[in-house]
Amino acid sequence: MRTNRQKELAGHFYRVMYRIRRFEEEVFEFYKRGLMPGLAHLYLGQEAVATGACAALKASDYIGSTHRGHGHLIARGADLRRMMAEILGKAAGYSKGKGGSMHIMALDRGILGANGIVGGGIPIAVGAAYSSKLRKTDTVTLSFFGDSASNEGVFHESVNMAAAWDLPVVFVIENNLYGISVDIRNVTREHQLSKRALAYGIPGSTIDGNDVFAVYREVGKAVDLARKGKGPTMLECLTYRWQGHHVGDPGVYRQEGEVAEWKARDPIARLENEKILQPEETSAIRAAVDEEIAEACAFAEESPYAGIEEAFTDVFVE
Ligand SMILES: Cc1ncc(C[n+]2csc(CCOP(=O)(O)OP(=O)(O)O)c2C)c(N)n1
Ligand SMILES: [Mg+2]
Repeated sequence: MRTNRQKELAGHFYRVMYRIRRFEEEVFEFYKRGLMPGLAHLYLGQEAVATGACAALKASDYIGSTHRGHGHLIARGADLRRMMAEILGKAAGYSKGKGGSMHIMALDRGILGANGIVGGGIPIAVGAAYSSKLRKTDTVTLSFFGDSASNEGVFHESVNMAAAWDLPVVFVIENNLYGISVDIRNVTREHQLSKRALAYGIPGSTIDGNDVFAVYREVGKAVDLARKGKGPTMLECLTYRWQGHHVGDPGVYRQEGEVAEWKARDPIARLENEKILQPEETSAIRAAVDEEIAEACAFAEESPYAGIEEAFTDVFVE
């Protein structure tokens, strides 16, 4: 028997994962049409991680993101119109088009920002958690980062500090097996990255990052511990990016078989196969999301760029 709660969650997960999928497909289209300045790192294939993880948070919590941040923001409920406008460099964007894909942020949703510096979001998340502890709020910060970021020195320093001070932060490693063209298994001897938690005396585990319910459950437990003052947890979510590193990368360093194998583990199809939702329910969700995305794209495309005077605002804080 399916409980009502399970059904409600499945509907939410399906909507958010499909929203991320469609948003990213449209970002790719904008890039191909030459309407997007710079590059974007797509979250296609990884939708279950952001969706399950953010569903375990309260509205007052924070998230730290990466260069592959669109999915994190969408899962956190950021405005699709303002996001797409930001990615196209338009004035209606979250940062008036000055941040673009890689510096997209929404402080009103507790989103501390995407980050072009690999691993750069980790100490920012730890800082936010430290602030929660000092201010004695019950706020938790969730820090998303990739497998390769966990080979950066700042990862180790940040996790150590958070562990030593029992800070309310959850470290979510999105292990999609690659850092640009480098297979993480070629540059680490221990391939189970969550084992690094042991070195810092915090709990760590590896989960199927394409199983949205599993991500939700495990992140939920870690968030509870953090909220109770029991310190950080490290969760490694095994997943895969379907596209190249960014929209301009054909990803030729990967075997075709590997990509196909992971596409067969599509997190959205997987949720459909669990049959918690009826086919008419999933198609109604898809139709509603398709409309939202079309609106966001039209809004962004029709929006004006900021005037030249904007180049001199928001540069310094007085
Ligand atoms: C400090 C730093 N080193 C190197 C780079 C170049 N770079 C950009 S993304 C990336 C790989 C990141 O891989 P991972 O952390 O696994 O995240 P993923 O791209 O797989 O989501 C690298 C090396 C950078 N932006 N910042
Ligand atoms: Mg990676």
